[in-house]
Amino acid sequence: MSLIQDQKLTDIIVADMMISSEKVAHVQVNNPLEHALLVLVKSGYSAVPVLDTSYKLVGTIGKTAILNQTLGLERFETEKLSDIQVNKIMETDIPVLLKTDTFLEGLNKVINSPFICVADEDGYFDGILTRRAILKHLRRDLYTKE
Ligand code: 4BW
Repeated sequence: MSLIQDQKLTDIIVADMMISSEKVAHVQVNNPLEHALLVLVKSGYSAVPVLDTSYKLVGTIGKTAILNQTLGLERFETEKLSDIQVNKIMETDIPVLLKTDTFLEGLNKVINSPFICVADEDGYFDGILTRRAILKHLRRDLYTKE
């Protein structure tokens, strides 16, 4: 049995539950939207973090926001995607967690977002906390209380 399975929810911190940065699909702030859409479609995710060239977290970007840019009167004008950079449409007003934040702080934040980015005090990207990870820990806690 792993140590985390013995932990109470109140003892668990974000670092115990997050997907670490090297396993997270991301795009860079200066990428064209064409590249960002490719990453999103290939990875299968609806949205991913946006990082700058020094791997600091700057926002998130999703498929819907990208496709909205291509909406023409009669068709998707996909040729526009190579002329627009990620920084023009990314979401920058995003909640962020620290690795040392508690389970409850994570739970409160994933209520409104399917994932929350985790960064250190200097803004360097550490990973993401997903709704799935929070739900798995809650389920385990409920079962062990039966
Ligand atoms: O490729 C996938 N593998 C697995 N195992 N599950 C997936 C995959 N794609 C989607 N899912 C499932 C997960 O349960 O669908 C949910 C919604 O996916 P999303 O939001 O709308 O693409 C997934 O829920 P989740 O694991 O709680 O993840 C929540 C959100 O976190 C995802 C996506 O935007 C982001 N995300 C998750 N893992 C990621 C990631 N972004 C980048 N890299 C990763 N490794």
